[in-house]
Amino acid sequence: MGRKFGSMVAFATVAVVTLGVVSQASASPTSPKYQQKSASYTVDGARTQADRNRVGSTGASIDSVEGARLDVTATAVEAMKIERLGYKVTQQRTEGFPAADSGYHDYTEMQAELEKAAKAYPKIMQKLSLGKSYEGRDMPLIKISDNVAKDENEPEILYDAHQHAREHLTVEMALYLVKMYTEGYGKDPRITKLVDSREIWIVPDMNPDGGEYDLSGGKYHNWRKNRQPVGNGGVKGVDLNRNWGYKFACCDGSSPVTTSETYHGPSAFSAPETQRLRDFVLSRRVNGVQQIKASIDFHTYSELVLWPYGYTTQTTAAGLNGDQQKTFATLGKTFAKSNGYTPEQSSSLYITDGSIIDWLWANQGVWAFTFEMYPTTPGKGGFYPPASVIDRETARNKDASLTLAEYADCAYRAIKKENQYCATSPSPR
Ligand code: CXA
Ligand code: CA
Ligand code: CA
Ligand code: ZN
Repeated sequence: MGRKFGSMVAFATVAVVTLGVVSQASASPTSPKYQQKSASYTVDGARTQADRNRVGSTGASIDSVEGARLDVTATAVEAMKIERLGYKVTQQRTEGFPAADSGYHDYTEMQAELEKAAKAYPKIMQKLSLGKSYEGRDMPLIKISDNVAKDENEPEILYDAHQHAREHLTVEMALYLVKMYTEGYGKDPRITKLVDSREIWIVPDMNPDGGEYDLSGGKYHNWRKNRQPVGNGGVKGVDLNRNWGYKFACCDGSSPVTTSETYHGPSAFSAPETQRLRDFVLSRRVNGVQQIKASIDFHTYSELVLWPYGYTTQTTAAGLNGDQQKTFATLGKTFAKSNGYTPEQSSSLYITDGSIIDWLWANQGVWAFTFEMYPTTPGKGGFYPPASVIDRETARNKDASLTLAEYADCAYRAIKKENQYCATSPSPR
């Protein structure tokens, strides 16, 4: 197991928060502060219509009924009244980042930010959807290009973030890319040229359920996986970056144990979230030619640029020949020069099987990289660096992100073999 999992503790906590806050509010129930702010609660033990009427009479709105369980929207005072009627009340809504880290975007804030950008730049940006996560959250998909509503014959690039729940800085990275490409269009010639000549796909949140769970209850849970029930229902979650379908579970680079941090799931693509991105990527094949040519999958932390394969320490293997390996390494080193990360084949870190980059490369011929962002050590914040580093650490990947997009027409140019490999079709593998 990699060094970062060594100190993991087990999590068996539930996502709901008990009502300490509400009892506190009762100290001054008439204070407007407590009356105004609504939150979502689960009410248990409300079996009958009479029960529901009693709950409703507090002023709370009943949003859904499932057996004896109600979902309600209520102020703290209303929630307290429901509790006093004898029902079990638990606060449902996540509370977002702790105040000190409010510079980060939780799921709702991320969605708002994306909506805002799509409204501001309708000619070059679309906010689409990949579908839904296990718990039913929408997984936004951003497209940025000139003539954005058209599928043009332009090399396509994919940036995805947040496969791992606690790696919140990667969502900020995706939001940075959205801002960079939209606000830079027509101003920065390098960006303008790319938006005009590429189709850029951004998936800012591969794991919205895990991400929200990680923030629930006003503290970090150090959660990595998604929130799918596994095994006999106890500990939840599949490691999304071990659930991809190339050499799935082949090589001890993931775990068959459901409670493990790197549990690969019962089968490849068992997680709805990996299915969603897989299906999108497969949908980008036109006449059998994958349109997505290059990608970056953002993670934290360690400050690394990684490329395939992860399942083997061999530098070349099935589907990865010497020129391809050289292209990966050359591009990787170029990125590392600009962001100061360490470049290496992903298996040099540790063996992984079922990672996104192995699948993207082996199955679809996408020049696929993983960036492990800031910091290098737990001492600098580990998975939870302060919000004060967001601007610096996202901008740090500007050049590398643009360079990847520039090479999407022919990655072999990195090793000066564009004439040999890209004369007929652009950027073949
Ligand atoms: C990684 C990423 C992509 C391919 C192989 C390895 C590293 C990543 C992981 O283990 O999935 N590290 S991380 N972000 O700490 O989980
Ligand atoms: Ca276009
Ligand atoms: Ca296209
Ligand atoms: Zn990760």
